[in-house]
Amino acid sequence: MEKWWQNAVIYQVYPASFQDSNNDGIGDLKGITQRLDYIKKLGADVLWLSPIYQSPQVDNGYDISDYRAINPDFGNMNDFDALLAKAHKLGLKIMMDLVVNHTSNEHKWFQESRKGKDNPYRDYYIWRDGKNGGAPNNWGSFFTGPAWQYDSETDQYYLHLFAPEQPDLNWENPNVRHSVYDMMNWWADKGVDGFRMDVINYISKPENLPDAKKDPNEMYANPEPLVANGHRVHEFLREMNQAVLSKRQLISVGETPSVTTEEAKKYANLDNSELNMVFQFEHMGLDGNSDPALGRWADRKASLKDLRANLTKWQKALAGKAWNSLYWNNHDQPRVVSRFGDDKSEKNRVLSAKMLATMLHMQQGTPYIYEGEEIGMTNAYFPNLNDYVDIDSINSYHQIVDQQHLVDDKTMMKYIEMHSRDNARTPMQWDSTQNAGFSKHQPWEKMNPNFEKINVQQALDDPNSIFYYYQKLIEFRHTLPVITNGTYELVPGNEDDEQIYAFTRTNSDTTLLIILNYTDNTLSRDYDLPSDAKILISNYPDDQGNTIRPYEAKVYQY
Ligand code: ISL
Ligand code: CA
Repeated sequence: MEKWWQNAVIYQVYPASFQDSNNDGIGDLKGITQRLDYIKKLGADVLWLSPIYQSPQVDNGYDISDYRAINPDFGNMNDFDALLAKAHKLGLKIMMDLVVNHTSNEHKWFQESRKGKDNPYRDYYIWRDGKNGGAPNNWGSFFTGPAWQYDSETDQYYLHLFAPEQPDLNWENPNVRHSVYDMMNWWADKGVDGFRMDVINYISKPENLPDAKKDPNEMYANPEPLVANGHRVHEFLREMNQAVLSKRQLISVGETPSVTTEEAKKYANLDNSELNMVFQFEHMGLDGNSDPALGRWADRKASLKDLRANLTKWQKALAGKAWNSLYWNNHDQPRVVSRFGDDKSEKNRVLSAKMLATMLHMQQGTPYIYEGEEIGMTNAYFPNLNDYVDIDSINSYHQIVDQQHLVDDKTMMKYIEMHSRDNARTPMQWDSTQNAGFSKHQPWEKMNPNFEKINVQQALDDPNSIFYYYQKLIEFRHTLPVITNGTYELVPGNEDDEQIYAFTRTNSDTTLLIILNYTDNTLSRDYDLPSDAKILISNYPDDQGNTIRPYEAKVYQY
């Protein structure tokens, strides 16, 4: 009954920042191939590659101009084939990033589409006449500014939910859909093992594209409530499932912002009619700003009560029905140890990184580890806007500070230090040599200055490192079925505890009791433990029973 991907662990690689093999400052495919043994040593089963396709890199590869070609900065198709072959030899699967809500404006479909209203590719994108001398509706782009770009060539506007260089594909057009399925089959024929689908729940837009609700502080309306989980999305995904996924043994993950548990049960139903699992964002929104115009730009830590309530809701709602991804980090999120943990001292960095790893890896779902998470890489805390590369951080600064004057420079820089996507994109820290062993050339994105202390070499040399702790958690997922199939319950009375998170996982022969201290205080709690309970894993060398030390994590098995 269980599927292989239900007890698999996925490791995400951001190609530009993993390993540079030719010293041009940009990570590449050969570099990844060189480091596959490291991923294997950690114990992961699947490697998720962020986009490696040909792209003008306006949004770091999430703007694709040719789905069947490799970005020359990353190498060529031979390099890709070599990566795939070596991965398979090691028993690692490769999951590709599939970005098909939009293409790059340099894609040949869009180049054709622009040319005229009767071009055969016109309907590959979403073109509309303007309204009252302006855009067709009031939607804003997720990267600031309007979601419509005027094109004088044909005197119409095209829709772009992200950058103007990322026009949205028109999924109403069956030719678009079948072009995408053909492309997916082409990669599957090459031997890739599956797809992570970028904002896949945005592909069905509402009929007539109505205005969205606008908060008074916002320059444009947030289209998300209208474009997420649109009326035809499940129909499209079932069609894709029939055309591609069901014919092969492919892993499929839907990146689905703004998805409810009810919707998730459709996307990721265990009947396999659409996708294997959702990758949802609710727990990533718990530390956002109370002002919707500021969105995630804020500087507060999520409370344990909110975090636990959210994780618990998803554990309960999907159990036995659908499947979720478990993650703290990806290429869009700040580093978890800086966000939900404590990177102020070396001791607390290590303790809290292990505590958070325990919280995640003891839940039901498929865990993801984002490069560097397994050594406790932290946010970069770059103080100047010039140090940031991400289009989203830079645009947001200008909109919020210069145009809207919602907060001052100092406050916004603090928010950016905490939430910029660049925090995830600083190069991987391999050792303490120049540029952390990532490259001999100045990297495309600045190094996190703490690489001399925090790096892979150091972690591999220390038997108590975060790396080896992750290695153990992964091994438990592979060897202890209760982690995959056990029921989840909060320990009675834990619901309102503001400092300790305690839950159990239980199947017919095993119970795990997980106790986690979210704070740096020493606390005391009583738990009923059977006499045969033994510690499975902990981030302290000994067990002090009811005394629970700063950021302590312990798992009892009985
Ligand atoms: O990162 C975010 C905030 O700026 C998210 O809202 C993000 O845009 C959203 O999760 C969708 O992300 C995905 O699609 C984007 C791309 O920029 C992200 O890197 C990708 O993960 C557009 O393709
Ligand atoms: Ca390179």
